[in-house]
Amino acid sequence: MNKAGYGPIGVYVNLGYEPYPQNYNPLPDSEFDSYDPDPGFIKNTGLRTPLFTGGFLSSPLLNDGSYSYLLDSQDYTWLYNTVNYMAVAPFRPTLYPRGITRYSAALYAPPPPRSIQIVVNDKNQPQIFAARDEQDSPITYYFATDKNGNKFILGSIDSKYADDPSAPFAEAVLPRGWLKSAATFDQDLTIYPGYGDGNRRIFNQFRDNLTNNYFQVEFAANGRSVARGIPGLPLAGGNENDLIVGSEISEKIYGGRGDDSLFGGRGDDQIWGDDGDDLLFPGANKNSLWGGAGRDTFYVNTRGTNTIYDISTAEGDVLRLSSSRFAVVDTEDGALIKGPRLGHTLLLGIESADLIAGQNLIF
Ligand SMILES: [Ca+2]
Ligand SMILES: [Ca+2]
Ligand SMILES: [Ca+2]
Repeated sequence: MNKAGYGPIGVYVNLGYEPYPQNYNPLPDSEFDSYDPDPGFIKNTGLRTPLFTGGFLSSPLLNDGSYSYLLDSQDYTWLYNTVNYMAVAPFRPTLYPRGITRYSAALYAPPPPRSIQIVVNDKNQPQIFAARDEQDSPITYYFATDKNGNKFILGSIDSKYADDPSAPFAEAVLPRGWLKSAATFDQDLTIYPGYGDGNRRIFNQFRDNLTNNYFQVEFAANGRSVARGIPGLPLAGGNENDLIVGSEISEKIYGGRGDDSLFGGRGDDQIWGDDGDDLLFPGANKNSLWGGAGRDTFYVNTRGTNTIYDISTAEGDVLRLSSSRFAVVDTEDGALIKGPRLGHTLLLGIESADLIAGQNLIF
């Protein structure tokens, strides 16, 4: 982590899956309270009860069925199960000692009333919320929705409330403008992380205290992600068709599956369309673009500097220029398109001869 307490936080759990690693030796639950983690690690709460079921299909960024484990100095093995970025929002520094940032605040204490701890979590774990309990009675689930329409389901709670999730939900003091609701399901609900390139599997989550943990189930129609405006937190869509509207800061934008429309706005943005036929709209600064699989369209209509890493004429990717005043220059790295109103766009691995006006180059 950097000085501000910002950085990826890896999470390890005392679980394992076949094939088990050599000398597999998870910490027994009974030893958790007295366990002293190695330097650089802190104990997460062991008091969270999930309201869903579902195993981990891989460790972060690995193929399904591939897991990595850590061996600690006491010879316990730990499954690497998630990696996340966290921040408290809204962040009010006056509530914290000097030097605590919105990032370190997420590790310092539970979020104060009217703030939440936003967690952008890479976790390969489909989660099943059962419609009915063992007595065949419908189970009530609890939801929080922000003012843009990002909707989250309460997915875990303090174990002491395991019989009544309505109690910790009622106690949650959410940011202004958020709404609470409750519902039952006709059939089980399975939620999936946003599937992206490189085995990326992103859940947008938040907590309103140490143990209430919510997972995003619906995405804002206006494109405003819950992490919008927080430097260093990616804006991640789901597996449906998403609109994601970046802000003036530099950010990573992940479309996930589906046909997504992704706007970078200002700042130096990295935009991944991922699977699906995506529309990528970089802003006026320095941008890095990946369409991913599918027939993607890259819109160049500003004076920005863009690098497109995976434009593929074979996939039917298209570059749309808003001005017909441009030149295409072949460079060592690929075709460079430049124009007075278009800035510079480098198409890595492509030659100018590959670009056919009216087909994959439209202006
Ligand atoms: Ca999507
Ligand atoms: Ca931006
Ligand atoms: Ca795509």
